[in-house]
Amino acid sequence: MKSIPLILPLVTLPLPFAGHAEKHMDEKPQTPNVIFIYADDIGYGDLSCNGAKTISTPHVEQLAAEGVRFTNAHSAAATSTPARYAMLTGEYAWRRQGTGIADGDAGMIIRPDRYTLADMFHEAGYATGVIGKWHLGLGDRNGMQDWNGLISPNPADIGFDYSYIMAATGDRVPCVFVENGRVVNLDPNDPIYVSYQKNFPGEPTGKDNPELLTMFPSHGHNQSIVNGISRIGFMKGGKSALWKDDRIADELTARAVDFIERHKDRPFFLYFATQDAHVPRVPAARFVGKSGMGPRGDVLLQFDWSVGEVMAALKRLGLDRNTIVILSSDNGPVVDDGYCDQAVELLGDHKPGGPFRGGKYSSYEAGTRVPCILRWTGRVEPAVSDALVCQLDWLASLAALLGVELPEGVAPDSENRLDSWLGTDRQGRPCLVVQNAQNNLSIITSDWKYIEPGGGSPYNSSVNIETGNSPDPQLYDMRSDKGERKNVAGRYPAVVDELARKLSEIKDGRVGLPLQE
Ligand code: NG6
Ligand code: CA
Repeated sequence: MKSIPLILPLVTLPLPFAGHAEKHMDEKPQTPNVIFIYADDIGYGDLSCNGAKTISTPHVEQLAAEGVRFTNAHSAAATSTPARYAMLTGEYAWRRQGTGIADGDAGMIIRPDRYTLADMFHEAGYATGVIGKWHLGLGDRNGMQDWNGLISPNPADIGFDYSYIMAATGDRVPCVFVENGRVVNLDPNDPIYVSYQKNFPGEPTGKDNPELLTMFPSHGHNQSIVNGISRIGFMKGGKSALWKDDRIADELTARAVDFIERHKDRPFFLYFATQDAHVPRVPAARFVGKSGMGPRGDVLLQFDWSVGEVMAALKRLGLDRNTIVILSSDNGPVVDDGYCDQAVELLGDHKPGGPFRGGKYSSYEAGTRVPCILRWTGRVEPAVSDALVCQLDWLASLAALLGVELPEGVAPDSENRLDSWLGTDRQGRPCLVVQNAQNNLSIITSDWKYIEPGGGSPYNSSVNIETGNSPDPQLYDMRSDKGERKNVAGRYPAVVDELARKLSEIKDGRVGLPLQE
């Protein structure tokens, strides 16, 4: 795939497009804006561009029709915090303690001295912003944040000029937005207190006061009640600052559009991390009942709306062609993730994970094989690519695009796979390591998937997902068995040995150091 057909005239430049390309190598390096639209828990099969017939997501479909749609793109982990950690640092999260699903009062997991994707954009002269779900901790130490003052460190300390974030997740306290390290709309006479240890005296909880609930937990999620929904963790006060769940998408999307408008005259990088389709799923009134699948389907429509708003803003501002838009998700899908929101009852024939086995939390493909589209009109030809790609590589690949030389030793697992991202290479990585919720690792190549033996239950009954955990080695032939139905480890012991050896080399850091091409 890499070789250029001989019939091409010699003047053809090896740029990532055919036909109507405008830019040539001798022009000064470009500084396209870059926007990540990073969904939460949206599965491969949740979007109509990936074949879903049960739901229509037309704005994402258009993005896919205009860009490269990847069929074998992965997040680095099957849950949010490690996937985001890896994406922003270019380092596999399993190399570091404390990168599992973070509490809402976790201290900042990516420490200020770390080099991040945002730092890389800074170096290239970009304005940088993060809007939406953060889930990478804030402040210096767990539980020690001053929610009523400046929370420090915050995303500004790892390269983001602007941040407007939810500290953790929609289902974790504190249920407030934090703008540049300060809680938004906080009344100093009604300070906020947060604990993940114990409740504050006199405060109701979902466990003890179910009469106050408008949405009931199915498992967990029975602590402090905010807007009639009980959450994970305890909080008190800050009434004027509490978000309205049915306004989160509107609020975050408006902030994203505002960021784009404010930076229209200089290169910018925007990491727009939606809350959709994470629990609790509370769509804006205009989406309620529109999918026929209950709130989970409705927030998929809401996500699609957010994508449409961002694209409309780019067009309106004339930034449409000079902006790379990358859409993906932090991990695979889950149907019941802890609230009785009818997602299971109304699922019908919908397959959130598409043809893949497992789901969020899992070692099986649906855990990390996520929707992924890259659109760069004028530079990247629309295509469908089966290349094996990972979000971990955005850092090194975009650095290569922008001509940023990464400092020695940073982003150790991030590979420059720019050609794959721009659609000219259809092979992608030779191999990739992904982790499930129990930190059991798998190694994937274009042909095989090996899941290392590991502890933990094979099935998570709360969420009804096969975890992939097994005391036995598992090998799947990805050429003929994408659904990972038949474990062929017994049949191909040499392949098992080879992949186990490779995995242990990567674990030891003997390979996996920067592969700058
Ligand atoms: C789990 C939560 C789940 C979700 C997940 C994190 C329970 C019972 N389940 O522990 O609801 O919040 O953590 O999701 O508490 S993630 O997409 O942010 O990784
Ligand atoms: Ca997630």
